[in-house]
Amino acid sequence: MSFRRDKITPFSGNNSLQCGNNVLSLDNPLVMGILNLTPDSFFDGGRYTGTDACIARTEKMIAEGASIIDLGAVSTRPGAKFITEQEEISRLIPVLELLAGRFPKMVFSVDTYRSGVARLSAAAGAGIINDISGGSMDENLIQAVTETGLPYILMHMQGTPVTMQDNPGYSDVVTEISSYFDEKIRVLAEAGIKQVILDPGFGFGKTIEHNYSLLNHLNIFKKATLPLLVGISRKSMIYKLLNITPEESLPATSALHLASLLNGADILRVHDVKEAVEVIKLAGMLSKAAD
Ligand code: YH5
Repeated sequence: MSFRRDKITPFSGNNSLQCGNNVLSLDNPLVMGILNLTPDSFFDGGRYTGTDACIARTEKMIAEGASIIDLGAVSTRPGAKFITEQEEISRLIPVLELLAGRFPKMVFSVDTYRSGVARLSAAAGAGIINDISGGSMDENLIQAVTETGLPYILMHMQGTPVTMQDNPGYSDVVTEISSYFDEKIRVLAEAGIKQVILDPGFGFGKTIEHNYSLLNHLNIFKKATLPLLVGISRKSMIYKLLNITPEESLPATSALHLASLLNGADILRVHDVKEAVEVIKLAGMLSKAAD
């Protein structure tokens, strides 16, 4: 096992993101807490659809140290029920408006690939657009993000959510995704989007082996000071490998979060904020001891 510790630069960044009215410092790794508004999500599905439950869950994640809350109303699981743009909007926008009004200092990201949803989200107080499709599912998404002026999470996905796990294939997964980022960063810059967060898209058109290659070579994606996001919390790359359930996957998620941080992750997208904050503290102490 080799964690390229010589090249690790966590906690050394000096950059920040302007997320609407709020600024996010990236001097230390941040936690993005997941708030699922989908009735069929794999882990906490259907538990946070009520307004009061959304407020309570958000309050808890903030108290535990989350810097970003990621709201998603569309399930990207293969086999998940298709929902229309109108359904996505009616599930998402009222909750976002409520939460952004109630927690004005908090940054809310919106997990959407639709331009209409991105525009309405920005107007409702979103601070980041989180697009799992890299702009491939809606030709107007990039233009919409440009107009919002918000930071954009560029995630790599092979295929579409419906077909992506059928037979994922790469000649070299790390090289291909690295080239994908280079090209997209150029396109985004041309469109006027300079605040870009890179995300290799764990589980999105990848085998277990692909996912672990990406995690081991995460450092290669540290491009031109752009922040790196890792979303591995309770995913199948953990629970299928260990032959356990998503519910049993928190300890192993923490183990891989440490690996992610040692390899340069700046933002962890997680279900369990408290435990992710603990791992960040441990990684920070380790990195200080290396100075
Ligand atoms: C991500 O990685 N993932 S939604 C399947 C699971 C567990 C969790 C079968 N949105 C990402 O969380 N946005 C999602 O077990 C994301 N990066 C970014 N930027 C899928 C998810 C999950 C799926």
